[in-house]
Amino acid sequence: PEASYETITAEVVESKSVGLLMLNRPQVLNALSEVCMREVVAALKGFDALPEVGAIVISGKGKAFAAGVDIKELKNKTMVDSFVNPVLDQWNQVSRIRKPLIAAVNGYALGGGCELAMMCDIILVGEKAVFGQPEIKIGTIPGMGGTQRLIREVGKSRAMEMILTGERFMDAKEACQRGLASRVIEGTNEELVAEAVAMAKNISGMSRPAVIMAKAAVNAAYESHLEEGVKREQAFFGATFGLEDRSEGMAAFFEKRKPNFQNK
Ligand code: CO8
Repeated sequence: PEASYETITAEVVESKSVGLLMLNRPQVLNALSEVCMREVVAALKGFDALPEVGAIVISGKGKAFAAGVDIKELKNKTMVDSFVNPVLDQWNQVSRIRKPLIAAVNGYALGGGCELAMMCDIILVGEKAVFGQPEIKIGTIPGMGGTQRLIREVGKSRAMEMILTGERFMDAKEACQRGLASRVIEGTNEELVAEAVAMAKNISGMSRPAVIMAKAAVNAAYESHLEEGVKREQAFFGATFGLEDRSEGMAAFFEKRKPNFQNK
């Protein structure tokens, strides 16, 4: 994952426990090009495969998280491409990463940028965060899950308003009130990323299999209906009792000490 990339930076930090991915095309507000998509997916898969890494932070350099898919490239696409050569489909792979993804958003998260943030498991925002789905204004619609995910995050009326008008962007405060983001971190971009990294480090200290099961169980609710989700949760819950980490965690609680998880 630490290979040299053209459109992102990817490094392992905090004694290798956290993967940190920064979108790095600030001159075009981190517009998501095809190269960028391939690099993001490759870096995330690399982090997912590294045993030391327990959680991943995604953020953007400069004043945007990402102002959407790169319209320069999108402009030349045809309908035929979208069926025969759907390269942009690779973005879906972001939601298949097993380790927790934390988006640190300060500035524009528009179109594909908003959708990328919503593919993450936790969104932390800086005071300047702005979410929007302006695709309709350029004659298209969200194509990376926006129509499906935004409605779950902010409700139908507000999602429709954003998607059908392409306007009425959502600021940091509203994003938190509606549950799209979990909290606002005041201060600079660096402070926001530092907070996200601290959270990732904390998660990385937990039992790795328990974290992966917890994420998969929560996603069962997010991706399927209640009954199936509850069944999946029960199966995973039962499975944690096969972990030494579970015995250790519960023993440590009664011995009033920090648990020493083996699988992290
Ligand atoms: N793509 C390419 N370049 C961009 C993009 C973009 N999405 N956004 C900004 N840029 C470039 C600008 O062209 C400009 O370049 P230059 O300096 O060479 O003129 C530079 O970034 C700075 O931008 P602005 O000067 O416009 O900065 P402002 O602060 O004035 O405005 C805005 C910021 C409001 C964010 C404005 O840049 C904007 O409206 N950007 C486009 C937002 C947008 O429409 N996003 C949606 C894109 S479509 C999309 O994401 C489709 C997803 C579905 C994909 C399907 C996959 C399967």
